[in-house]
Amino acid sequence: MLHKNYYIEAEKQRKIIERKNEKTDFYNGIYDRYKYPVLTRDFIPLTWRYDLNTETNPDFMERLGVNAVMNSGAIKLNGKYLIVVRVEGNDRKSFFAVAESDNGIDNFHFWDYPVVLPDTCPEETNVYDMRLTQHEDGWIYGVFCSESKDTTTNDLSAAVAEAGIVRTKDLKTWERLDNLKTLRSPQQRNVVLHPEFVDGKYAFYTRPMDGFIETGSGGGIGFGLCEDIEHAVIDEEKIISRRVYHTLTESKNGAGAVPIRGKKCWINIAHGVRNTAAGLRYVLYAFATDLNDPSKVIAQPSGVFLVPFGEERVGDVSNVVFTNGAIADEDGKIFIYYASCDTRMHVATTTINKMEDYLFNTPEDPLRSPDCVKQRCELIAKNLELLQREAE
Ligand code: M1P
Repeated sequence: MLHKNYYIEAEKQRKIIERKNEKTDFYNGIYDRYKYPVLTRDFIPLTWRYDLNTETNPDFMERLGVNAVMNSGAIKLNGKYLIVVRVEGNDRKSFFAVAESDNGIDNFHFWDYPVVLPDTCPEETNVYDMRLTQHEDGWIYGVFCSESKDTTTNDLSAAVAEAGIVRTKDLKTWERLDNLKTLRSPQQRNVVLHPEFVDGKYAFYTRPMDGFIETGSGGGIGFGLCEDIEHAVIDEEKIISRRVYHTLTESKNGAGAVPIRGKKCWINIAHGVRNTAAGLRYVLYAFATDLNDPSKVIAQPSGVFLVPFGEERVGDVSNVVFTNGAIADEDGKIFIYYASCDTRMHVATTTINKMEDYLFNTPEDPLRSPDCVKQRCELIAKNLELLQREAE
C-alpha cells in the first residue's frame, strides 16, 4: 500500500500534464504564445523525487527534489515531439531528460528514466543546454556545455566551459565523442552543430569566450568547420553575428536553436544579452543566413524577436528567455521551445513563411536614435497616407 499523499500528488500531476494548452491573445503577427508553460518542475515524475516505500519514507517526503526544468533541445522523431530538457536538481547539478508530446504544445511527459550519458570526463561537474542536430550523416548529435572547475585559481566560482558532443539514433543509447577543441578560444558555450555538411565538413556555430561568464574579445557567434566529428577540432572561427554597442547583444550573444532550412534562407534564432541596473537581460533575436553559405548573414531584422512577458519575467534568474531547440514540421509549422528565467519551458509557434517574411521585411537597426525615429516616421507617413486614401 502506498502513502495516501502519493495518490494526491499523482492526481495533481496528472491534471497539470493533461491540461490542454491554448494560444493567448498576444499578437504581433509573427508567432503565437501559449497560456501555460509546456513543462515545469511539477511535471517531473514522482518516482524521480520520492522514495515510494512507506517503510523507508513513512511521511512521504521528497528525497531528491528538482529545482527547475529549462533550456531544451528539440527534435521530431517517429511522429513525436521530443525535447531533451535540462533538469536542475536541488543540488544544482543539471542532467538531461527526454519529454514527449503528440502535438508539441501540451501533454509533455517524461520518459521513465533521465538520459544517462557515458561518464568519460572525470573532471566534468555539470552538463547543460543540449542542442539536438539531426545530421545528414544519419546520426542525431547532442552538443552541450560541459563544465569543470577552473583548477588554475582558488576562486571557487571559476569554471571552464567546453562543448561536449554525444550522438545517438534513438535518444536512448548515447555515444560520447571528444569535446570540441577550438584552437583560438579557451572556453566555449552555446555551441550548435549545423545539420548539413558545408564544403564536405561538419560545421559548428561557436561562441568564443575569454572566461566562463565574460565573452570578452570573443566578438559574437562564430562559425567553424571540422573534418572529424569524433575528434572535432576547429582552428578558425569566423564571427558571423557580432555583438554591437547599444543593441540587445551588447554584453553577449549565442546561437540558440539548430538553424531551420527555409525556402530562402537558414532561419537562425539566437539569444542576446545586455546589462541593466537590474542585472543581465536575455532576449531572443533572429537572423537569416545564405542557404549555400550558412556563415553569411543575409538578413538581420532590427531588435528583439521574443522577450520575457508577464510571469515569464520571474524565476531563478529573472528577466531571461533562452532557446536551444525548435522543431519544423513538414507543413512548415515551427515550434520554438524557450525557457523563461532558467525555471520553466514554453513554446511559441509560427511558420517558415512567417519567419522569412519577418526576417526579410523587418528593417535593420540603424543603430542611432535620429535614424531610428526617421525610420519610424517613414512608416507612419506611409500608413497615414494609406488610411487617408481608405477614408476617401
Ligand atoms: O542564465 C541565463 C543563461 O546563461 C548562460 O548563457 P550565456 O552563456 O549566453 O551567458 C547559459 O548558462 C544558460 O544556460 C542560461 O540560461
